[in-house]
Amino acid sequence: MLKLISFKNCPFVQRVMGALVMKNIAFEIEYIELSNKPQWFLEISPNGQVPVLVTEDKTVLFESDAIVEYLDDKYAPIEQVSAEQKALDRAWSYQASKHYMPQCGTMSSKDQQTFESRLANLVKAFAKAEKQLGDSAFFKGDYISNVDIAWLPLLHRAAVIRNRAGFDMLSGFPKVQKWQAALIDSGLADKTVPENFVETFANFYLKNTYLACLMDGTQPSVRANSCATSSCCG
Ligand SMILES: N[C@@H](CCC(=O)N[C@@H](CS)C(=O)NCC(=O)O)C(=O)O
Repeated sequence: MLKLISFKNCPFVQRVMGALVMKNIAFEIEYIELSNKPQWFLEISPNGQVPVLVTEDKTVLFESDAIVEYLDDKYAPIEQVSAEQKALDRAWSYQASKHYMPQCGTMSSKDQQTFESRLANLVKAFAKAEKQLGDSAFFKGDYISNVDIAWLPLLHRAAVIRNRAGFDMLSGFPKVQKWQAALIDSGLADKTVPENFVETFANFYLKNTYLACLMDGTQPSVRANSCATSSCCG
């Protein structure tokens, strides 16, 4: 059986899980702590990052883009598309995945100024999607495609922050909000994160951050520091 090596808060892992779930591929999952990476993980992972997918023939795959493409090549793709459409789907997926870390950095911001400047960069992604979205429930129609799966981590995290902290990073983007609701209602979000995701996530992003201050009206005890790095979700 396929094995996915994961970290609970990782958006790249959630995207890969989305592809596995949508294709009904059986897999087992092992969570590791990025703050204390096990030796066996360091030995098999070329870049020391999750997700890592160990295939049926024990090949160790890394980099979420490559893993998602592998799943399409090896197992039935969600839909058959032309080469041109495939290129467009990859491009729109990349518009999401390149913002995973900026979203982590935005949520980790310690003060208003840092939060707002990071958010201004992040919302450029939502503005592009808003312009592209039509009237259908999902990005390309009434079905969940690879593009929706790529955007799922961004939209799911935005929903958790809205529900917990009362801040909507999708404010001003009604089509993206509708798309977010359709994705959450589809049940895919819950199927692609661990059971205690909201708690783990809130413990990380809603403690001693600017968003935490918005929730309880206090000042953070730590001032801004650069957090737009991989440690933001670890
Ligand atoms: N480009 C990688 C990024 C993966 C990534 O940044 N993973 C983070 C967790 S969300 C990680 O493993 N960080 C630990 C580290 O960089 O040491 C991919 O697409 O798989």
